[in-house]
Amino acid sequence: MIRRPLAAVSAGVLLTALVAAPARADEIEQVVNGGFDGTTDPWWSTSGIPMTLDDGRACIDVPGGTTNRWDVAIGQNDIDLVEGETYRFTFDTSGSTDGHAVRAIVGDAQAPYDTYFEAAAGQDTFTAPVSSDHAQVAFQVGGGAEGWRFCLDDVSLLGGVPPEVYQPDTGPRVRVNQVAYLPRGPKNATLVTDAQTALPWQLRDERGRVVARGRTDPRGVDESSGQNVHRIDFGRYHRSGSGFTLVADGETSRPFDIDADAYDTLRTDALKFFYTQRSGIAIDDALRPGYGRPAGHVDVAPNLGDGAVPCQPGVCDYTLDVTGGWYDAGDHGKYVVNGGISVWQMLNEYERSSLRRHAGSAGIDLAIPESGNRVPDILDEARWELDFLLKMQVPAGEPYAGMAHHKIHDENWTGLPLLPHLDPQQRQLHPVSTAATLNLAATAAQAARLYRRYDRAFAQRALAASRTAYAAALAHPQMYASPDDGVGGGTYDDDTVTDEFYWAAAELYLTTGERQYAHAVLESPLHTADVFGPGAFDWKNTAAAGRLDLALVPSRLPGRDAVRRSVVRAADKYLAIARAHPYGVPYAPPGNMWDWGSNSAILNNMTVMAYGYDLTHRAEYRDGVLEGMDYLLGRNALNRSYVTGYGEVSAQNQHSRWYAHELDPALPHPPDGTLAGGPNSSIQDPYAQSKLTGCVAQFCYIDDIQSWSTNEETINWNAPLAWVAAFAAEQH
Ligand code: 9MR
Repeated sequence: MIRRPLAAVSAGVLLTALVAAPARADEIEQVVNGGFDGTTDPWWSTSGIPMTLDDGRACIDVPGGTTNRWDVAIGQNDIDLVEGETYRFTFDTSGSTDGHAVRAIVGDAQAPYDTYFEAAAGQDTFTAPVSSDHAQVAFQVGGGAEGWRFCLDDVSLLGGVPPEVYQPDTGPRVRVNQVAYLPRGPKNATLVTDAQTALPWQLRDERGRVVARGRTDPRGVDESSGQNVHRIDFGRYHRSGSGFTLVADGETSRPFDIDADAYDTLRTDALKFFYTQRSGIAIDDALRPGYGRPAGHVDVAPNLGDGAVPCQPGVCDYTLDVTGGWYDAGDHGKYVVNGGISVWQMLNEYERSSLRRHAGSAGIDLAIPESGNRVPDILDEARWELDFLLKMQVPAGEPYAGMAHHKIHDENWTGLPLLPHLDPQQRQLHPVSTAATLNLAATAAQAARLYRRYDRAFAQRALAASRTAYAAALAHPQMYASPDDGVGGGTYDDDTVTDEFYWAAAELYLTTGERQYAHAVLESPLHTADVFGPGAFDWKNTAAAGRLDLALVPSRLPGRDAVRRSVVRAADKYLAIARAHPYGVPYAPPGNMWDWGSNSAILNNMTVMAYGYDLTHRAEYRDGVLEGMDYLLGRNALNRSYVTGYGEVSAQNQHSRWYAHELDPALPHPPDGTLAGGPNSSIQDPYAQSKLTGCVAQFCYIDDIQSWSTNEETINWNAPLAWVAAFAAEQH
């Protein structure tokens, strides 16, 4: 195997965030007989598919017509791994490999068969996430229609190697919104430089003519990147056009537009994302060219399907039809709490737009099967998930009737790539939880008021389900999803549900006006607390969702003015953070520890600033939101847009089992408008650990499909992207 040379290490401010770890003492080979010298022992191959020695290589004839990669494999067991140790995995494949994918992994040889590392082009080093004496290396070659011959040689798993020094390619040091600025909006860029004093800058048009000039504003060292930076403010330039560049300190930025319609397509694409996340329905290639696929989890083999899903052993003795809904992320799981906050935000986008009586989100054509049915497309899309959420409620007559199951997903984690309809795993319902039940109560109440004019029967059914759920949660207020229930799907554990109670009560009150729910809102300790944390809200912290709706939706709630003032105060807080931030980001978590899905935290803080603008019409809030978009679209330490298809260099390898182009060129990248989770200081996945250990905040991101902790695509991240893009699209 030809190894990619290590990136040359150059001096300068860009590197201060990444420090090479010292080399370790001995490099030790873990694989026995990786060269297949005279024998294939102790290697194994899938039963019925014998391995033969051929010219010093181990070869198998791979049959056509198997389903999964792992249906045909060569491997070696009893490999030792030491947690925290770095390994280099190299090998040589040959035979008739052209056009056939080989999945080379290091993983657990026993159930649940966790994958610790999956080799991809040019990448061979990883840090073991666990210690194990029963790991394996395996080469999975099944899943193809045609038969072919696969040969393997020179397999090596070298332990004790120094972690690779990874240097991201961050391009020119002038960082801009690579998509577009609004003619009447703020226009800021960031220059990364060693210079301590102001430098001249020039704005050039498409033909290279200087159309504006000025001097930079030195901002010192930015904590979130470790870089010394200057701000460039070219907000006095108002003309539209494309192909502008900014030049400063001898560097020319990536090109960008100035365009009043800058956010029109993003507003739509960010919502179109949800159709291609749908479970239980074929994705129509005519509606999404290049993305058509069969329906997932509809009881057609090899799927075991979501039509009659049992519980985990001992949890219940019924089955539920939980078909439909959106896949949560790059996995095939469906989780009520994360579905809940995502639906809430889409419905909130719709409700804001309809209360303000501008066409906005209510009028967007999402090119979905329901388009043209006289219901706003955004409501049709949210309904796909709402119907699923309602199915997760325990039926009357069963134990815990009215509660909602926390989640439904595969019994074990599956590998990548794996299209939804090919997932062979048993699906299981997990225990009910108070948090899931209150998510159902909140969103079903919201649905009851928003769908009333389109589908009365559904609105009534939703309201009944919401009331039942709320009462069930009151009766079982402390049923928490376990932090240990994380095999085959995420845990989404949460042992504080006062916020979910507050949110659900707020939605039920706004829909019904009933005194009992007003009481619950007013009595909640959260009603007068500052509920706006480092990230305003997320699947685990939902009080702000309730507060924002109490501010938005007309009601007779006593003290509603104070509610609205509390939202403006929160907008002030995020605006102050953005102003203090050299990159203009409204996010400053404690200890500079950027959270999993930081991009969604940033967007949700922007949502609060947008509320500040709606409530006061003060332009500074609007400008804060737009500057936040600049960060997401390229004005950042990595000089990369986090939205697929937007900006000259954008995230495109988000962790997903079906947009796995990086692993199988026959599969697509995520569709345009897909947000990556973004920098995550805790880099929980082994791939990010192998590349980014020691990273500072903004640098804790890598656009690789294996980096599930920094680079996944997820419904609760695209929902805020859609919300904010819709707001930005109004600001011509
Ligand atoms: O977004 C979730 C993040 O807040 C949690 O810290 C993390 C670990 O529990 O899980 C994230 O959610 C993942 C979920 O568990 C499974 N589907 C993919 C989600 C995004 O990575």
